[in-house]
Amino acid sequence: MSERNFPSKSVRAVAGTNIALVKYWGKRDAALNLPATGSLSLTLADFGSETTVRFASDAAGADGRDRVLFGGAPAEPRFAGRVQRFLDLVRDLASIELPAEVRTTNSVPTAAGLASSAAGFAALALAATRAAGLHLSPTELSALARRGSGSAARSIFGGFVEMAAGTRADGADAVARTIAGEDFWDVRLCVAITATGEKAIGSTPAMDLTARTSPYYPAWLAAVPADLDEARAAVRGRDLARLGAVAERSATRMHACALAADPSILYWNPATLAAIATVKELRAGGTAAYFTIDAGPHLKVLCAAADAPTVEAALAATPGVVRLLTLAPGPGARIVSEG
Ligand code: 2P0
Repeated sequence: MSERNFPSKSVRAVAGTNIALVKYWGKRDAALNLPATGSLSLTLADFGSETTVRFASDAAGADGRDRVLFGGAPAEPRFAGRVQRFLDLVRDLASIELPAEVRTTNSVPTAAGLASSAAGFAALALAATRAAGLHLSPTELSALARRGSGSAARSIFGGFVEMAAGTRADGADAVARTIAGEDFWDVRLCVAITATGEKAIGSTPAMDLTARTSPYYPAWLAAVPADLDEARAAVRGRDLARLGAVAERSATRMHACALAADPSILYWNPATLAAIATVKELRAGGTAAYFTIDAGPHLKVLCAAADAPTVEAALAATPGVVRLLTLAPGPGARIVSEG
């Protein structure tokens, strides 16, 4: 298509973040961002990213490149570079060369182990492809979003989502799918934020260091398929104790594996341990609550919706917990306006 005739339009998309219950930690191909194992997650309502994209000859910034705004201000160069490289993939797919303007706002605390990149790249994949005139299927969008961030492939879909490691070299089968929709099971994730500020080491370099230096990495990889089978069956049976047990073991094994890297990767702080103790006390007292921990110090506690107030109160009373959020299952990435 001649770019003079390109029908420039502004497309806004939203996506919720997701929390993995069976973790992704390690890649089989860094260039295509292919995960070494599958993972299983819950996409969340309300906390996510909203991204607006427009491709047009006047969209570039003063440097001639894509203009990337984050929260209304120019994005820091590392983030802008990641977005620009992702837009290059979309331009290749659409056979266009136009620059883009991207406006992103996040309702997830950025880079604090709450998977803001998952929601961000899922919303960007949807908004950018549609603005470029493409109509990709959710599966195709998932493969594309994965190039931005592995966990973003899961946020294309709502509810309980399983991401496949895939076996193909081109990554076309390293995609996610919903295994149970957002209305299937009324659970909550209570997030206990135990620190402010950015995490010590980002997921991508931490995974790479773990894969290269942790003697436990092969054992970690070997354990994931059985955890996926168990978690999938637990979701389908709405069996919270079963899902909670596999979620805790997946998270603690991921962290044990990272802890054994050289140099060691430690994401936890004293409040992380205190919050783990709180979850165990809740269970001892008869409340079904189970934790998971991502690449950061915060605890995400899975429970039935009816138990969320009890879980919140116990976490709020835990020393070092600075803020609480309670998140419900939510839908996949979607367009909110176009034109
Ligand atoms: C997960 N995490 O399954 C795991 C558990 C963090 C801990 O997916 O390198 O930011 O961009 O593909 O998606 C975070 O990793 O990593 C993540 P890249 P991403 O949620």
